[in-house]
Amino acid sequence: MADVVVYGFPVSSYVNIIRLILTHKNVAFHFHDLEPEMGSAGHRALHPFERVPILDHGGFRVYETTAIALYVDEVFADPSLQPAEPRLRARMNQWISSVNSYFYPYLTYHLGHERLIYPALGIPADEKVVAHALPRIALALDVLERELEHGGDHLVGDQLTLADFFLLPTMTGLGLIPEGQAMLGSKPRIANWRARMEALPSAMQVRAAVAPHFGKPVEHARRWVDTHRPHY
Ligand SMILES: N[C@@H](CCC(=O)N[C@@H](CS)C(=O)NCC(=O)O)C(=O)O
Repeated sequence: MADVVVYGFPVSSYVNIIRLILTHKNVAFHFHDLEPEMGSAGHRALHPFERVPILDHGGFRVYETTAIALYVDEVFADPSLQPAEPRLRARMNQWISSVNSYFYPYLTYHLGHERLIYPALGIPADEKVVAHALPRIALALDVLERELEHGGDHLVGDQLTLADFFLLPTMTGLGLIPEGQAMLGSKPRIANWRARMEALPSAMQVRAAVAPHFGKPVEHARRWVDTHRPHY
């Protein structure tokens, strides 16, 4: 058994944030595909809210992506993915919170589920959910484009931080959806940022592991129609 285990299902954006960070830090880990066990008693023993990812480091278990990312960055020091300067660290945390609050819910939970996850299961998209998400995604992309205009190569100036890895899987997912491609077409700075991020060896390694799962049914997501889907 590896010293570090990441539990999750392969196409999960949050799981892939952690895979990216560990890979970038050259930390060897075992990926435990939890898909067949999602929602089981075994899953609840790992995560009482039945989400992923969960990290196990030598018997120490922690869930919630932000907690895992900060732990990994502190325990596996090189390269550090947090700025030393407090104001820059505040910016990084502002971005992480923005991904959690304003990007992931609309790009992934709304649009991604309706356009990618449900169709792969033969479940028709709910266009009301899509219509609710699109203006909110447009706003998020406008903010991102504007911030990149004033900064450097990354979300926090020129330093690659945890924030870039938080955003990447959500943006990769958006790029798989026609509406997303159309919106991204008018955002050159986001395109440059994505190209830089996707060219990182760590990003290429994780993408190679995840890409075969794109478009495949995520079986446990059938339940989301009743448990997760918003009603507008
Ligand atoms: N607040 C959690 C959110 C994690 C989350 O929502 N993960 C999704 C996958 S990206 C999940 O577990 N979905 C499974 C489900 O809801 O059944 C975190 O930061 O880790």
